Amino acid sequence: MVLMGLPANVKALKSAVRHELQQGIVARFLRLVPLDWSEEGRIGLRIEVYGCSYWAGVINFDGQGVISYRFKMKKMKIIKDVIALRFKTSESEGVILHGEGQQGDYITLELRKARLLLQINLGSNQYGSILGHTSVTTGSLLDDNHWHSVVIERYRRNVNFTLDRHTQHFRTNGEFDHLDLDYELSFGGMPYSGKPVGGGRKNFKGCMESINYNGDNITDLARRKKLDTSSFRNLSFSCVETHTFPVFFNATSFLQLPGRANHNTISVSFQFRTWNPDGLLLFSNLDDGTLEISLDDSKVVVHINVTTAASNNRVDLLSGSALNDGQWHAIRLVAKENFAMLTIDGEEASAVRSTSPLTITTGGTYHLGGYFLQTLFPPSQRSFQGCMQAILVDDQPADLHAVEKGTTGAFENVSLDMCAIIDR
Ligand SMILES: [Ca+2]
Repeated sequence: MVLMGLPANVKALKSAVRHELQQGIVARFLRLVPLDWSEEGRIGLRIEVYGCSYWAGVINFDGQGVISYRFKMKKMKIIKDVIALRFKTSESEGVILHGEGQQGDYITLELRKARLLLQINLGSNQYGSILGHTSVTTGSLLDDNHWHSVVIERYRRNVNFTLDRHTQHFRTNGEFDHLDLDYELSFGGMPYSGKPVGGGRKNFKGCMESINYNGDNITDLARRKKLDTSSFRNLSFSCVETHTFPVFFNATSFLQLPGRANHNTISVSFQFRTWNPDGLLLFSNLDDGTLEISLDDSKVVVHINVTTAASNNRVDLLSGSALNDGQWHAIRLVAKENFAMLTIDGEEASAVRSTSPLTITTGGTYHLGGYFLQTLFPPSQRSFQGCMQAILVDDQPADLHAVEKGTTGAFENVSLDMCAIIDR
């Protein structure tokens, strides 16, 4: 982000005022905010922007493809490394780069729980008295679909590990100075073997830009077909936008979405991320009762209450644990005639079912993250602080663009199309 004030003309007929930026900027969009208008005459603004063509060197990783950078010599004995790249992803896990040697050295940079993990080993001895394994973590919430830059500079055992201009300095464990790698370094995943990735490590899915390895421009080499990219199904040199449209809630927010009324099935799903152990996720008045999904002591709790003249039926479901870890978690609830099921993060093991007697008639309006204060039967929790995305109510994806334009639903104090939760 660049902020600067540039004085302009005071009179429309004067010649152009020219400003040259002291430092070049790379930007897709420029936002101009006029701060002042001429006191004489009418207001107006004319601007011309000049620049140079710029090839960003972006590669879209589809979660399958891995770039293989083969060394000219089969074995490499490296005393100094400079590795730099930028990445952007909405996935919390994925291998960004990996190299290893037969004598046990390795370097792996990966996303784990939306943090960046660098593991490096310059060598251990065969007796186990020297252990070179070194592991350093930096950043958090890096699955935010914004660009982040990483630089790893190593000279012997001294490493500067920089994420978004915050540098951590550390020394690798052990007594060895050289990184001994064999054959290749792979970007976007473990070396491609045609088999599913071993060790449970996921490939990187998202975009990388300006990958630089010890003076070689990897993105440019890949574009010029100098590197093996045969594992890609579609190799694309532009970033495929994945628009998630998150919604941010503070303590006073709510989002109201329309669903289907007078229906015998409730089917809702969404993803959330938060640091708070408690909060109201979703609330709906049924035709003759209430539905409430909340976080309670960092677990998901569902209460369905149906009261008719003949009976009073209640279903309570509870699943998950430690869900306030700042990571995205997915919730799915299906409830219909004498059956209700809650699933967390799509895992079979998390599914809890109820077969209590139940007859549902949907009310057609869903409140997320909070509710109107004048609600007749208010839920037990007041509000939720965090983000939600991928919201489906009654099996229909919520049209948040329409909500933003005011043509459907309602909201108060939410931030649309951004997740403003911050690092902890
Ligand atoms: Ca070594």
